[in-house]
Amino acid sequence: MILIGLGANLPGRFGSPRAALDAAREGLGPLGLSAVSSVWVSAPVPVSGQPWYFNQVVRLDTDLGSHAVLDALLALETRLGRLRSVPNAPRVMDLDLLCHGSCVCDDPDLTLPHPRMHLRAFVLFPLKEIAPCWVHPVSGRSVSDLIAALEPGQEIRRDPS
Ligand code: PH2
Ligand code: MG
Ligand code: MG
Repeated sequence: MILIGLGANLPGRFGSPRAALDAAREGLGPLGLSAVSSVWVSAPVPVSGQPWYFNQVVRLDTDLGSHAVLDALLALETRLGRLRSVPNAPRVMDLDLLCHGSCVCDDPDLTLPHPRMHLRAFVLFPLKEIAPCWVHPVSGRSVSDLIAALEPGQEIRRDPS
């Protein structure tokens, strides 16, 4: 199972961050988009004065390998207007390859599974909606177990709109 985390907290060429999520899902269609979580709004992690994020997790069904998926995500980020500055800077679109089946990878350009996904409510809550049986490929912990173990205080809710 290939899971992608989407995150946006700045307006861009598609309008609001929520509109950018719509554009990103459209761009992911040719990559075999096969499941889509709700949109969640979440406070920035780490806590800062940045705008809140709009987050979503989607599933791809494709035969592409992990590096090919990564390249496609980076190209789509650029098409959506992503500019890179410092880590954790606000962004018009972030597309993170969270996991590629049970693939474990520690290349300079790609770590799988994503090294912080198990610590982030804005990844795990939407992930659980579309992949409730998912198990972390390294720790073997279920998504429900990881949610139960989250540090308290990460503010997140389903986007009502
Ligand atoms: N992405 C980050 C850093 N912090 N916080 C929230 N709430 N949502 C994100 O998508 C996010 C973040 C780095 O990619
Ligand atoms: Mg990210
Ligand atoms: Mg990223």
